[in-house]
Formats: sequence, C-alpha cells, structure tokens
Amino acid sequence: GFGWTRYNTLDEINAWLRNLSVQYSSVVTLIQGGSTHEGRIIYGVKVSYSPNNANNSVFLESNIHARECTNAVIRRIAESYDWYVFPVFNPDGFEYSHTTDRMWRKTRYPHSILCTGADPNRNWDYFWNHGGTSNSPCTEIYRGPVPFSEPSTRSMAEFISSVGDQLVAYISFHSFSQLLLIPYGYTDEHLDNYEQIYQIGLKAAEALAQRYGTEYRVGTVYETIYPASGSSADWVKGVFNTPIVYTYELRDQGQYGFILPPEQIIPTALETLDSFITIFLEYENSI
Ligand code: 0X9
Ligand code: ZN
Repeated sequence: GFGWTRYNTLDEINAWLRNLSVQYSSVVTLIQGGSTHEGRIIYGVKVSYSPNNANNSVFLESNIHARECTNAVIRRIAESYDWYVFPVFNPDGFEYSHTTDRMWRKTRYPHSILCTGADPNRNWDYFWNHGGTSNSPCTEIYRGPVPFSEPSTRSMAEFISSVGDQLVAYISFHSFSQLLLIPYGYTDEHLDNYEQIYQIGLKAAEALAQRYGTEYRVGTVYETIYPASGSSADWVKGVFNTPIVYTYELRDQGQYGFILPPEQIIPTALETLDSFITIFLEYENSI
C-alpha cells in the first residue's frame, strides 16, 4: 500500500486518494479531473470544510513531468480554503517512468514514429510557442503540434477553468534545483504584483531553510532558469490572473537529481510545508 518513505506507483496513489475520500467522506471528494491518451483518468481530491459553498480555492499539481516523483502534498489543511490536489498530472508518463524508463518526462502520445510524447509543460494555450520549446518530437521540450494537443493538458485545462475564478493560488511542483519560481516563463516582463510575490517568495525560502538549512533561490522562470512557454503556471496566471502562482523545483541541486533517495521524501515534504504555510500567511497579511 501507500507509504511516505518510498516512491508509490500510480495505482497506489489513486487507491490512496480513493481511501481518503471514503475515510474522510464529509471533507474529501474524489475528483476525475481529466483523462489521458492511454485512457487513464487523472484523479485528484477536493478537500473542503464547507462543501456546499464555492470557497476561495488552492490548486496543487505535481508530476506533470513523469520522472520528477514528488510525493503528494495533502497535509496541513486550512479550513478556510478549498483544496484541489492532483498528485499525478501526467499518469501515462508516470506509469511509464515506473515500468519502463525511470527518466521519462513527457506524455505518451505517439506524435512521430521515432519519438513518443510531448512536453506537457510546453503544451498549454497561453503564448504557446513563444520560446524555450522545440518543434522536434524527439526533444524533451517538444511543445506538441498545436496547443493542447495532449488529452491530459486539454482535459485538465477544462477542469481548472471550472474552478478558475475561485482560485487564489496555483502551485506546480517539479524537481529538481531548489528554486521557487514566479511567472512568467514566456517573457522577461514582470507581473504587476511582482514585488509582492517576490518578497513573499523570499520569506517562504527563509522559512524553508530554517528546518534543515536547504537553500532555495527565488525569481522568475525566464530570468532564473530559462525561457519556457506553454507551461501550466503561465496559462493559469495569464488566463485567470490567479494572485499566487509559484512553481517549486524541489530537492536536490543535482547530486541525486530526479532519483532523490526515498529517505529525503519526508524531510522535503516538511520543509516545503513550512514554506507553503509562510506563503499563505504572508499573502493574507499583504492584502
Ligand atoms: O522546464 C520546466 O518545465 C520546469 N523545469 S523542469 O526542470 N522540472 O522541467 C520549469 C517550468 C516553469 N515554468 C513556469 N512556471 N512558467
Ligand atoms: Zn518539471
């Protein structure tokens, strides 16, 4: 079954989500957010203490890149928000990375005879194909033939649209490099509220470092790592102007990279949670 000290398979994660919704049925609802090329359902949970109202909501996605096993992020639950948590955004790639190629990143859509998949974080329809992507199906940053060519991104965009107006935060979890990234990836222009989001980011990184000394850098995607267009985070920020949008690049800084030792899962979760709470407290203080 599911555990926090090792990497869980897709089936284990989905069973765990289902169990949560049964065990805590007054608070947790299992959601079928979207579906994939290979016919899998993209499962998530909605956690809400007042399920009959439309509340301010927070959306968490992880594993849009298959090999970046970031264990799911249901933990401390603030009663004042509705939480949408989708631990595996790219289940076809995730399953493939467990069964066949641990270093798989992309979807599994057969765009060419030679190479499978598109980068699901270059495929979203907001300034799609505006730099930092490739039109070659054999690269890791293949953007797909058209925006939302991938069933998984297209269907999840539809789901996110259904709650888009309620979102106060959208957080995307990746690995690795220890960065807290701010939109955008498609341009070097700063957000209107960049200063606020940057300062909150610095405080979050400080809180994260306090537990084990893990150091994070804070900055925009474009300026801190590289130009990258068509990401889910850019799309959410651009389309809904969600106030808080961050992308985490979790541990480590390349020593183990994508194959982070399982003993580091819980420490990573704890320090991330520290920063996460800080983001919300600081944000609430700043409005
Ligand atoms: O390149 C990516 O998609 C992400 N880095 S990774 O090494 N995990 O592949 C960063 C994407 C960040 N993009 C935006 N938030 N716009
Ligand atoms: Zn990634």
